[in-house]
Amino acid sequence: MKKGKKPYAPHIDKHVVDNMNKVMTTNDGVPVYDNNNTLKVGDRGPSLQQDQIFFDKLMHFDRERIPERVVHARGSGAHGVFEATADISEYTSAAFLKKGTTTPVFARFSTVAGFKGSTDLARDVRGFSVKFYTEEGNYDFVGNNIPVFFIQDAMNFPDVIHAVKPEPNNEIPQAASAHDTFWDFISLMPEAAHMSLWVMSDRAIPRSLRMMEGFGVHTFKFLNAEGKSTFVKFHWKPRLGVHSVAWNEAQKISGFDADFHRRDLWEAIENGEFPQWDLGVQLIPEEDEMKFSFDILDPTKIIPEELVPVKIIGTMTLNRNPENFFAETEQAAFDPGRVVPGIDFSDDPLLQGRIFSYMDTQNYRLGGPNFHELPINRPINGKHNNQKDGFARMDILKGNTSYFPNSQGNGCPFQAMLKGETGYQTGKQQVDGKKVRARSSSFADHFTQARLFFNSLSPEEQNHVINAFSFELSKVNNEDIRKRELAILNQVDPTLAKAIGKNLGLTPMKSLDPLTLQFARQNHPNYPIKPNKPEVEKSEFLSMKVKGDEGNIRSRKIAFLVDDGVSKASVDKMKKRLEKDGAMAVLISSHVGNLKYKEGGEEPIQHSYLTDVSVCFDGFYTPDGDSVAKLAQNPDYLQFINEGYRHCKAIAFAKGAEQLAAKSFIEKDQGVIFESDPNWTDAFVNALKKHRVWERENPRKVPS
Ligand code: HDE
Repeated sequence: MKKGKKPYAPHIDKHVVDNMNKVMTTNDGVPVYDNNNTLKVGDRGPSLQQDQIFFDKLMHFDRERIPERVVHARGSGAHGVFEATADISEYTSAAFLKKGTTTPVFARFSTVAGFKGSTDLARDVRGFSVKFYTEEGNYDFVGNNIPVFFIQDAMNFPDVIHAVKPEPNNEIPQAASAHDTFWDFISLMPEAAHMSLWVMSDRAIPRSLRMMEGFGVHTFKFLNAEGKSTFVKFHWKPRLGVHSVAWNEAQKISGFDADFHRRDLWEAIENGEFPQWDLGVQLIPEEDEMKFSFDILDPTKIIPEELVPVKIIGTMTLNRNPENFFAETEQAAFDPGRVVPGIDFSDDPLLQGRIFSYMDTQNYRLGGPNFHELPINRPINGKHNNQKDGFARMDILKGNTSYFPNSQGNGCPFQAMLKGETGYQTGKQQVDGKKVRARSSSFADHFTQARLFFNSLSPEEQNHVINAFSFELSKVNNEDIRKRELAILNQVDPTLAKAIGKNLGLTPMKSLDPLTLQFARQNHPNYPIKPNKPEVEKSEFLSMKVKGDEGNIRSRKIAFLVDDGVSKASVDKMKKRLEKDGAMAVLISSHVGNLKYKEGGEEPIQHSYLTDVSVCFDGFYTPDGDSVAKLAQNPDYLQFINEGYRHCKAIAFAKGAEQLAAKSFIEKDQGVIFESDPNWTDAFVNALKKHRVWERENPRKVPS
């Protein structure tokens, strides 16, 4: 991959404004002579009301803020391209999915609960949105990094969000689910059990936005040229693998660098390390709709990849940062209702509700119905219809007709069918039934897949889930809520509930709390209903643990812990080896400015023990040199390597620095590499590829 800016989608590019070598003007283009002083009577006198230059500036400033997204307010975006790589014309007529087609995209990743300025490292679901600017109009993929959702019906959405957001009386806590109202709600909604396990797993604290999966969550439909539908689930698989930080790290990163994920995405793209995801689909013939032990319309369920394998159909590469955060990332309006010919909705009742909500929220958030005309939201193929006027209308419609049918405007814009074009069509579907407000009994099994998820995790990942539940429920003040949630978890897996109960000083109840039952019976009067036998009890696709030699270290940040007098040869040797595999060496010293090498010569560095912390790096290397004696006396250095060791990261020492390990808590294992080890630089790379040395966790020896 090459460095350098890639062109935008041309329809966006033409709106980019460059102020270079331009005179400053008012909003009307009048040159501004003095941008420092208001108009006054004498230089010490009162200001004048006729200062139109000042009013022009302040009027705009006073209106700079727009409402933030009600959920997913905190996010980061980037431009890129999608290339379709497989022939799936048998299933869909979507033009952008035709093999070999490339389509410009804009992607935005987000947390859900926190406000716009909240930390990136909150324990939370991550939004995963992609706007495809296709030749047949915009297609918005608006998914998450977790494949299931808390609730089954859109009616409950405002409630789950009100429960997780800061509590309404004191607006505490920010960007956190560890509080009473969230767990009050969850402990009354057994349907949230599966999702709550995902959110308490490490999936909810990604190492990088570039290292997480994306899921469409709902089952959608593909529609082929003959009008035949196939159910489809979408998956994005990151080329860098799926990785997370530890919860203890997440909390510290939130303090040291609340923009950790945003910075990581931005820097990777600036450095030409373009993140890539493969788009995969699970295809389910219409005839197989009822074939599974669960309902494919239920958004609290996955379709295990063992049952329906994921077929890769294309690749997304993000290759350009926005020029302007507000104009692009903030004004981007995603909407799962924006689909193109060849893609259709299923009857998932959560999805159906979303089709209304997003357009509605954009109308409010972006100040009216013309948000489609903002450069970031414009379709690449142009829009032509009779909708007109409204706040901030930008298009200037030609002619005197804005109605249909018309003869005066030559009948234009015409309906696709008039010219034999297909346009957007919905799949034909037989629908028959009584009008009811009800929940299908096929949605009533809330625990089987939660158990599947837990069973599929490695012992370390299971421990993290136990710790996360224990952390969150410890922050809950009301013991009834804790007991109710434990009773739900006991239905998922008694060992899980027991382990959490131990941390809470509680013994889990054997059956659901009467209040939980009462709520469940509002949807299913005979709850609990005997679940169907699941097809699989474990899925190898759910654990994030790196398998075999599939890991890679591209764009990983390795801290080189140095000080003046460090050996350049010792630095360069490891740097060269790491860079061969695409990792990045970051020199950290006792001061920023120029680092003095033992061999003579200097190098400018930007990181010091004062500004940087261990939790923001993936691995550690201490080179040889006169620096070693200084580091031995430096408590910040020791903190760096102790903390790195605690968080199970790979740590390497050059020969002369090996003695430093003895001054720390570090004990030799396969992730602690000495220069005296055989093939030590390769051994370090291999340890980094594993992401963590999980065995170190049990038992943990470092107090940091
Ligand atoms: Fe959203 N959601 N959501 N959601 N959602 C919004 O739209 C909503 C749901 C998701 O990067 C809002 O533009 C309802 C599931 C993402 O800009 C809002 C329901 C999934 C984003 C909204 C859901 C998502 C949003 C707020 C239940 C994963 C950020 C601002 C029926 C498949 C998009 C906005 C971006 C944003 C409503 C459930 C993903 C209010 C009513 C399930 C990634 O319209």
